[in-house]
Amino acid sequence: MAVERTLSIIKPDATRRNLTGKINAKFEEAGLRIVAQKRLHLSTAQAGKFYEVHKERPFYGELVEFMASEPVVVQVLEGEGAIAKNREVMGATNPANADAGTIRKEFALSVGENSVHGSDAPETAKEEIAFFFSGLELVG
Ligand code: DAT
Ligand code: MG
Repeated sequence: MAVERTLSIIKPDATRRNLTGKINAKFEEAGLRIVAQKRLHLSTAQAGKFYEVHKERPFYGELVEFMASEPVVVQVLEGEGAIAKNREVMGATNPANADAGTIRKEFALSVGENSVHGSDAPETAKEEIAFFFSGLELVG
């Protein structure tokens, strides 16, 4: 399998509870390397643009407000099959359905406040990395 990069976000419910290090340990234990990382407080306009794909969904307003409520940590994870591997480590969207040992099972508060975002495919990974990081911030 090819080495890939994926975009991860540690969401406000997790940064607020000081869980960044514990979540990063999960990534590293799974063989994912954190190759770029920064802390940001998104505006509602920025959060709305990032989640534009969901704008017709009933939870869109709540999702955007939550993502802009407090700082997030955005990061690029790298590894063999990183996109799918990150989704595995994250667990299901709804923590009630997440497997034991996953980030969402251990840390998420609800389907909305579910601690992490991860890109879902190569094309979205590329777009989402470019949304947050410039070429200068991405070392080879
Ligand atoms: P994922 O984050 O697992 O890729 P998604 O892309 O379907 O899930 O949805 C994006 C986010 O929107 C998700 O992490 C939390 C929120 N969300 C999804 N379904 C929801 C629902 N039924 N109620 C409230 N928030 C929801
Ligand atoms: Mg998604």
